[in-house]
Amino acid sequence: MAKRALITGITGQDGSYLAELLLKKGYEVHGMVRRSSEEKFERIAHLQGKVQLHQGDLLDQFSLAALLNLTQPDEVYNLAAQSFVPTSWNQPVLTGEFTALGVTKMLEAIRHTRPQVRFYQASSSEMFGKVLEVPQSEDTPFYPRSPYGVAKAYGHHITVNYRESFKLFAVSGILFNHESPRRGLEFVTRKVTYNVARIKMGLQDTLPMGNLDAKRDWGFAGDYVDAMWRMLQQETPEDFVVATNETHTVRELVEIAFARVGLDYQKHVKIDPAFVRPAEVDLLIGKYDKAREKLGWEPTVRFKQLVEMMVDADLERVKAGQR
Ligand code: NAP
Ligand code: F7E
Repeated sequence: MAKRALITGITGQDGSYLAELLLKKGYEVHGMVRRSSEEKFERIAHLQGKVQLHQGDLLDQFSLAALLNLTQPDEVYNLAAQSFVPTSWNQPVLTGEFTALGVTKMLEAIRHTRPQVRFYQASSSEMFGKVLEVPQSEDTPFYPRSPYGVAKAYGHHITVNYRESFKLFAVSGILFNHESPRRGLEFVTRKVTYNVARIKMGLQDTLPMGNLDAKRDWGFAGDYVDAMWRMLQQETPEDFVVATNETHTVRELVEIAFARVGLDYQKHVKIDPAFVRPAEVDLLIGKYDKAREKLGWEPTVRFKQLVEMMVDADLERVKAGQR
């Protein structure tokens, strides 16, 4: 019989890639979606009829338990969250409700309705924040720098705690930044590649940016969802860092993106304090040796290739009059 998976956050960047991967592997895929006045499921439009969507919300404990009873999953991937760091300063309580307590709600629902489930929690390199070690591994202590990072650290620890307290098969993937042409427009990679495409097409001239000196370890989302799946196929539940072990500045990102369309970023990028954060995460670089050794996982897309892939995709979209 086909394995069944339930994905929260299926309408997000990672949810769409994970749903594709699991369908290819022959899974029956169920996704939890929030009701809104207008359905915006662009990222999974091509999967219509292949995935089964159900209404639910991380804020509503009973909707989670009901969904587990209805779909009887073997694996649950908890990807839903308020995931944009700047919003977490404007809506810190909501971020805590979704991104921190939402994890406990899901774990409680699993414990009471389907304890045999294998559970994946989407932890984040933002938990390392003001880093206490370079590069960061599974053993590096956390020092989060935003309400989002703090909420993710809670989600991480409660997942470990439920594994140790109730013997659930619950794992956390500590994923570093991962991007794709499906990335939300407000995140820095997509903001840059989309605006570069618009500037190239003569639709605007300037790109307002925040801190160009921040360094990130950027990988490709398609690779990272594969690591999520591998974590749930292990004999014993353990946590893993997933990264590329390369770090680059936002300035390098901007430089490569503009160069891809034959432009000089210095003529178009303007620093706007509105995009500078109250507290910054200056340097992230992940050590993924454990994932390589135990999961047999390696990133397949490197930084320059990733940025150029995103610029090319955005050029096509802008030429076609799409977002
Ligand atoms: P994303 O594109 O922002 O998607 C977030 C998803 O969560 C969307 O499907 C959203 O639904 C859903 N959601 C938000 N609040 C919800 C709620 N209260 N109830 C139900 N669903 C809710 O994020 P992503 O980049 O795919 O990331 C997936 C997960 O990995 C997130 O937990 C993120 O924090 C974490 N993460 C991401 C990265 C990264 O670099 N991408 C790195 C580490 C960890 P709507 O479509 O209705 O808004
Ligand atoms: O910022 C700098 C900004 O918003 C990256 C989320 O997926 O990854 C993501 O969090 C860097 C920061 O991602 C702009 O200050 C400069 O240093 O793309 P971002 P993030 O905050 O690293 C982690 C792993 C997650 O878990 C999160 O969910 O870029 N930056 N200028 C800018 N950032 C933005 N957004 N916009 C700018 O104009």
